[in-house]
Amino acid sequence: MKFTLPPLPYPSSALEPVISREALELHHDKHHKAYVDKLNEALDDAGWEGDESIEQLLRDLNTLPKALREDVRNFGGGHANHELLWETLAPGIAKPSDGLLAHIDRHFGSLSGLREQFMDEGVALFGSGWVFLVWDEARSRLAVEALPNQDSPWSRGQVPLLPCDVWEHAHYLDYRNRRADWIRDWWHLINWAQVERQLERVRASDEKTAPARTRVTQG
Ligand code: MN3
Repeated sequence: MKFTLPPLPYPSSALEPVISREALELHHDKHHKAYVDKLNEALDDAGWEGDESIEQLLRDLNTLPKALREDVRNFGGGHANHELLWETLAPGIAKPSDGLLAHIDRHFGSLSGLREQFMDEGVALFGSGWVFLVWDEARSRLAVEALPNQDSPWSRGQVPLLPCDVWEHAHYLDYRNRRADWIRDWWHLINWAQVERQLERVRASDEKTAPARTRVTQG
């Protein structure tokens, strides 16, 4: 299966001034594209003929041939993480719905509690990586996880819902080395409606596949 670079769901100037047109085009057209190209190249080289989605490949990372595993981890992770990043950004300041807020309050105390976790994890992460809001299947709960490089929550039994890119390439043009300022302003671009759609999808499939599991009932 050939993976393709998805177009941005908004004009490349739509996220200014937090993300300048130049920074967004570079990030999407060059960085994200490089992950897609290298992923396809690795799959070609390995003679891989499966038609798995990128999420399936990442979830089953440890069962892939050893020669392919590291490339799918890095380039496949890079593709999936960026695809979700673009989807969960939107111009203008949005707020979570009351339903989503109820989930957030239950797991993080409040919306600002969640924001603080993103900030703390993002600032503390050494080197390049991501901070994610995830749905943790095993614990049936929302969680914030910092992962290095292009590692994906899918490979850890978690469903990524909201990613914050803390690689320098995400903020260097607009924020130089000020990672904390980048995370602070990224927060105002979150497309909460998209985050909520992802969460509802996960919870719906959870209900179907694991009816006996202890689960969150509120909200
Ligand atoms: Mn990036």
